[in-house]
This record gives sequence, structure tokens and C-alpha cells, in this order.
Amino acid sequence: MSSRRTFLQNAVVGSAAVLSGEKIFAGPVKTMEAILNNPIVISTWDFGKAANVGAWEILQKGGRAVDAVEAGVRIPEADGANQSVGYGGLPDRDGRVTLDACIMDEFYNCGSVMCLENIMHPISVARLVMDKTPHVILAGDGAFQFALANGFKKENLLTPESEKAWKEWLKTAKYEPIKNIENQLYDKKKDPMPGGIKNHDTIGMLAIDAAGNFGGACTTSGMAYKIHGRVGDSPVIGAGLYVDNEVGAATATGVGEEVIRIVGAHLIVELMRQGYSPEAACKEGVERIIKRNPAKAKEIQVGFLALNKKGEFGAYCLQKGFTYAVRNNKEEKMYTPKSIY
Ligand code: SD4
Repeated sequence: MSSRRTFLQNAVVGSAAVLSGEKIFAGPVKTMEAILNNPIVISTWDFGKAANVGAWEILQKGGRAVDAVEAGVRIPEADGANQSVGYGGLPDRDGRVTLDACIMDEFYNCGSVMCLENIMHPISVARLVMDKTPHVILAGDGAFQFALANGFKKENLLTPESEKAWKEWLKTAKYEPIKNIENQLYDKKKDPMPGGIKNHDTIGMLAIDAAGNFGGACTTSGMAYKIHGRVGDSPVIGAGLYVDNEVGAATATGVGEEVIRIVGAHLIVELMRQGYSPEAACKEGVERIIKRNPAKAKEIQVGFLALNKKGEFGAYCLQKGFTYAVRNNKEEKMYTPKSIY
């Protein structure tokens, strides 16, 4: 029998999980035949399309979803032209680029880094936290030292463009996140809708591999000009990202404080467990945000994206402008989800 067939057969019958410390490492788990050999990757915003290409390379070869999402989100992390993730991200109000990221696999294993500076690929540091430590989260200097000890290089992530934008911002120094480009700065007077600027922000990526298993990743430079030390929803397991291999996965983008308050991604996965479609679960998530503070919800963006065990996907957002990218055996496509406003 070919190794691929053996692999798929193992996926159907399941294979024994090995308990190492408190983390579980194992081969593919038992899954539904319907989704076998039907990999899919979905991710937030326009730049999700390029990121999906990296993930798809792994998924189409039968690779694991968690490896695919790590590889996928490394693409925007390394893109200096993108001012909302990784290298080139806009700094905090003190001019420091601080990054948040997390990753989760099909066994509830998860890793996260918060407020990490000078490391280009926070997602890969989060992956190492997951794989090589007894912990889930490392923050600040501890995360940085851990990265250095594991072979990551110290790099300056503040590009001349982002430094210029920060210096411009310092002239008024008002913290006013802008819908759909919360991590960026643009001239509201010249461009009242962010037409000239691509709508990218945090990247959240969800995938199912050929064996039917999930992986998810989320990485961002967070809100531009935040107070130094501020951490958003993106590296908070359950808020910016959650993966439950029995049910599905969800991720969030937008104003992280609002997403943390409702533990957004976990809420959406639990709603899918109760039978909500991915889109209906995401809609319920944004409605919770409105319920808490309707006036505030009108002024901000939050978008949720979800994928269920059958490979069905959906999203919902507060404001127009959110997009997401899908790649599977049938299509490579951008979607514009429904919005409340
Ligand atoms: C944060 N959720 O740091 C991120 C930022 C974001 O669209 O996604 N902006 O709160």
C-alpha cells in the first residue's frame, strides 16, 4: 500500500496519542471520511491570499494543518511593506514594534508570544513555546530571550516607512484606531474611506489538512500607537484564535479589547458545537459586541472568521471592509462577508 494511502487509512482508524509531559503529540486522530483529502485554508484580509499560497504548498502534499498555518502566516510576517504584521509593523506610542502571535493544533496544544520585540517570526517562536516548553505563553523579554536561545536572530523591525508614520503620528499623538486598518495610519481628510490603502490588519489563518485535522495561527503587530506593553486579542487563546478538532476553528480581527471581553474565537467554536453554521456563529459574536456597547460598536471594526468540521466556512463583521481569502481543491478566492452596519 502506498505511504499516502497508509497515512489516510491511519487517519480514519485513528492512531495512539503519546503523552509527553502535559502535551499530547500524536499522529492523525479519528476523523470523518467526508473531509478526508479535502484540505482547505482560509485567512483574514486581502493579504490572506498570498499567505494561503504558503499554507497550500504544505496542505496539498498531505502535510499537517499546524505546519501549513505556521508557514502561511510567515509570509506577511516577513513582508516589510505590510504595516500590520511582523517586520514593518507600526510601532507603539514609544516607537517600539511589539508583536503578538499564537498557534494551536488538533490536540489543544497551543503556544503564544506576547509583546515580543526584534524577532521577525513571532509565530515560529509561539510554535516552539508549544512544542518545546511546558508552558503556553511567553511574554516580553522572556519571550525574546527564549527566541534568541532557540536560534532566532535579533532584528530591527521598524522600517523607515513605519518610523516616518510614527513621527507623523507624534505630532498629534491621538490614539484613534481606524476601521479596517486599525494597525495603520492614513490621512482621514484625504481619504475618508481607506480606498487607497489595502485593508490588511491582523492575519488569522485556519486550516484543515488531508487527514481532516485542524490548525490555526494568528499574528499581528497589534494596534498602532498603543501603550507600550499593550497586548490584544490575537495571542490570547480563545479570544483571537481557537481550534477544537471535534468542532472547528475561529479567529478574529479588529479592536482586540472588544474581542477579549467576549472571548470571541472560543465563543464561535462553542456556537458551532451547538449547531450554528460558521457564518451564523460569527454573526452572533459580533452581536455580542454590539449588545455590550452599541454606541462603541458603531465606531469600530471587529471581524470573525470560522471553519467547521465539514470544511464549511463563514465570516461576519461589524463594518464593511473586511475580506477573507479561501484556498482549497476547488477555488482560490476572496470573499466579502456580510456586515452589521
Ligand atoms: C489587536 N486584533 O491587536 C488586533 C488588531 C487587529 O484589525 O486585528 N486589527 O487588537
